[in-house]
Amino acid sequence: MDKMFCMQCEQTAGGKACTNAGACGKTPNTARLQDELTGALVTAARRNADVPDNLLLESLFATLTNVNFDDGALENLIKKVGQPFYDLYKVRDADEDTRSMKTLLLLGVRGLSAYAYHALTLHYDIAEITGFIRKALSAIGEPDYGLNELLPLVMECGKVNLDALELLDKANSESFGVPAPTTVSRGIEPGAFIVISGHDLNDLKLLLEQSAGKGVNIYTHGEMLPAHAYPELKKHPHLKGNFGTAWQNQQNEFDGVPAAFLFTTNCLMPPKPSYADRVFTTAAVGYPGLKHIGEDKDFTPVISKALELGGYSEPKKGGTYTTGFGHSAVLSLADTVIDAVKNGAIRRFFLVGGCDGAKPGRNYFTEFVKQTPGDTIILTLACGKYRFNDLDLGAIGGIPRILDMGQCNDAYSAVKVALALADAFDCGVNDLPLTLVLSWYEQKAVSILLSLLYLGIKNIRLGPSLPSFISPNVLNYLVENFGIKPITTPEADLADMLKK
Ligand code: SF4
Ligand code: SF3
Repeated sequence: MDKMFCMQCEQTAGGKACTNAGACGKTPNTARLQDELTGALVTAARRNADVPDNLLLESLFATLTNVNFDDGALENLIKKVGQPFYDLYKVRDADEDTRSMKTLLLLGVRGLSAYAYHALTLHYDIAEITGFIRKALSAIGEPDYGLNELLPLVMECGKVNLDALELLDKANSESFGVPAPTTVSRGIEPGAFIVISGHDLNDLKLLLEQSAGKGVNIYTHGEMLPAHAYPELKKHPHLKGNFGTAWQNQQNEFDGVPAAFLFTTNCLMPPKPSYADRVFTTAAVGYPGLKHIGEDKDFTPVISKALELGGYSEPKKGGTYTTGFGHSAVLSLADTVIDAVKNGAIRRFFLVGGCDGAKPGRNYFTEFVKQTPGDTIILTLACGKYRFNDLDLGAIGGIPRILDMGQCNDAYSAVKVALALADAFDCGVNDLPLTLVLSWYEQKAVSILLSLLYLGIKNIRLGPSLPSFISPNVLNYLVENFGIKPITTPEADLADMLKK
């Protein structure tokens, strides 16, 4: 018998499932506890048991890839949910297509929960979102449900996820100001510093406030890069710049660095012993042996560790990134953009976004962007942008050719811009000179893909490989109705896209 069964992310073993140990570092026992936690939530949903929204969202968030590896923390969540375990193997015994749809729904719900969790942290009303999550979990445990019942729920998951992205966009901009284009240093100044990773802007705000005047600088990492564009965050003079690149390089990039590291969400990799003493987790993130900052959000231990390590004595040089092209910034350029499209200065937009990962096939995204012609604009978001956001591709009429719209949740910005352009040109989104080239890794990307399908967006290219939980029949459905295609080579794909 398999020791574990997990197929939820793109790096799953052999492109099928992790059955002995997780390629992410997850142990069979952690995988079992995550199944039990999910199963307890399914039972709770089917019984209408009282599981508070914050517990529901934190529990689902803890099962995302690269979030929680701590068995004690998972056991604690299972205890708090307090419901018997609905055996997910019953889902695995179902026919291939039902299993595929239920998995798609569960993974979509996991991604959605992460976004709703951030909105809840900022005290926004997520009742409708959690209502849907309970309905979807209950459906996953429904033995008689087949494709006819599950397909509408999968589409509804896309809709509700879009609602969650919209709510989070509102929550972030009302709490931290409207993001504006910002140049971010990649150099490191001498002295003590903390590197903060993940997506939670509120954790960054609290850390900035608690560390002010203490002689510690703060640097963002990974998906935290777009934080520099928010006025209420960038006003802090000790928010200095960005450290490192995308998540999968952390074991090399953190090694030997005299700083403290704080993970607020995914993507955490098993830390090497050489730097594990300086890594901290908070919220749904956990790893055995790492210090966890609890609900009181007292970051004193992180600040003390950074001061103890002292940072570098000499400055480390680095280039810059530019971020902060959210929907407000891009739409403020709308007239210029529309004129440029009309007079042929802009031939096509590419949205090249999504998650990064370790596979060599992901070079596709770097090569693709490098090969895009000079009369095209690249919109990007999420951590996949580290594949190309250091490239200088110039500008068209003052508009930079690469526009970083933000974190994965800022897919909402891309949708808003696309809908506004469609409105301006009096056409549908699918008629715009716009192609989506998406890279996926974990479950947030699944929920965003469902939102794009809900919007009826067609001909999305997906890579570096297609999800292993999609059965041949479900894939056929996606191909026939939405024209989803796997990526091939940058040359062939670009030639095909530019024909249109
Ligand atoms: Fe494997 Fe991904 Fe599951 Fe980790 S999250 S065990 S890598 S499928
Ligand atoms: Fe990246 Fe993990 Fe998906 Fe928010 S941080 S996009 S992979």
